[in-house]
Amino acid sequence: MRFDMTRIEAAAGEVLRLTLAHRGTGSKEAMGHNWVLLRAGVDATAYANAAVRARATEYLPPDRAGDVIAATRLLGGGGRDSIVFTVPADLPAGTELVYLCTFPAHLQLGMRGVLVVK
Ligand SMILES: [Cu+2]
Repeated sequence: MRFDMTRIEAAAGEVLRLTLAHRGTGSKEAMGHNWVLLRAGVDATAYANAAVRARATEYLPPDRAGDVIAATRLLGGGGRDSIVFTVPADLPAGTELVYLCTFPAHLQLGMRGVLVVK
């Protein structure tokens, strides 16, 4: 119940390509994983708590879309998804952006990391 990368360093304005690979075997419904990067200052626990109620939208609450910089699809075992996104250009060096899996309870179990602006 971990991302293999728990820290990513990138420059403000940098374009990143990220691939999430679900190396487990559980179904998307029972043991789904995603990767969701939150905007600076968004409380990850509060976001995850809202996400629990957003099963119909793969645990991405539509009313909090503005809190998200980038997100993969929700994956089941063996799945993978690649996304391309831009680190916001206006962030000062040292800013830490939290990323997490929004499947229920996975944040609390350790599925999180930080993207640090260098
Ligand atoms: Cu997960």
